[in-house]
Amino acid sequence: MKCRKCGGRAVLELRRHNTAFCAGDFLDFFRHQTLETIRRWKMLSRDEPVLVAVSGGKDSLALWDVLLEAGYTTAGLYIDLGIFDYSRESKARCQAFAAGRDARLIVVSVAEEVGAGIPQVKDVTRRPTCSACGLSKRYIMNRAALDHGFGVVATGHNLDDEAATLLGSTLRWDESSLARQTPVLEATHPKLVRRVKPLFRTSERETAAYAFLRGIDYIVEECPFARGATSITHKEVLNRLEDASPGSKASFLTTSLERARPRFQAAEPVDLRECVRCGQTTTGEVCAFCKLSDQVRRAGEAPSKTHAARCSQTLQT
Ligand code: Q46
Ligand code: ZN
Repeated sequence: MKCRKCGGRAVLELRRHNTAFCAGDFLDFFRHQTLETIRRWKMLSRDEPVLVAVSGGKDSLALWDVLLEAGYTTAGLYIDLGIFDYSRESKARCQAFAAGRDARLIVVSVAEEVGAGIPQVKDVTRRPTCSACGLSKRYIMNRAALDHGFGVVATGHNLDDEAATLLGSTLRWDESSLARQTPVLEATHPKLVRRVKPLFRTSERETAAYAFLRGIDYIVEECPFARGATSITHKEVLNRLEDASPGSKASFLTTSLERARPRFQAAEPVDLRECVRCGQTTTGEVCAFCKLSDQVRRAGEAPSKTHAARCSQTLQT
């Protein structure tokens, strides 16, 4: 198999694009695809600092690498979920990545914010683990961006992640999820920052190849709570469709964004206000994160010093 660009030996075939690349030309292709997505979807401007949410996995570190190489002003945000060895090892990968590139890494711990790490939160709430974890990550991402003066957060969600989420929401006809899923979630309130997903057109296989060829040391193990998740089944089903018909995943996602999402969005107007406790956005009186922290506190875990301090500040002002 030959590289489509230079005729040298190809290391990766991309059936979806009906092409193959050698290592150097694949890296160029990957960077170009990411930067072109950023440009076409107006995700980032050159003079705007961007906070990159990094998990220690291949996708987020590959994204941070591309943005650094392209000259964007960035900082990494690592959210320590307190999930045993998985969190220790993924944090070490992020710290080594940042140190090797002289880049700034902000670390925020869920245990300090909520009063307990995700495994303990799972034990004291009735929420599924990934739901409590996802809620905490979204809250902390937004809060950290505001605290550190960033107007935009970039995440490493790839095509496989996004297509699997879309399939899950479609199977349940979850209208509010279908309305919310987009590569650019605009800041619709002064207390919200923009969230962008520059890798949403890039497959997991491509980000793994990029990270490998760039020598990025990422954590290969999945989070222990990912085992048995329905999103994995959805990914497997989509992989079978992709095998039979290359391009299916991308077409499922992009046609949904173009044709279906605007309709769901119009049907689901969201009225945001500030949480009376912490000042972050919510649709009710008290935000879901404050309620989660309350549940942890009631269950006898150590109260969150950081969050409690913020809440009392908000109440006094
Ligand atoms: S949501 Fe669930 Fe992930 Fe959180 S608990 Fe682990 S698997 S890390 S993307
Ligand atoms: Zn709140």
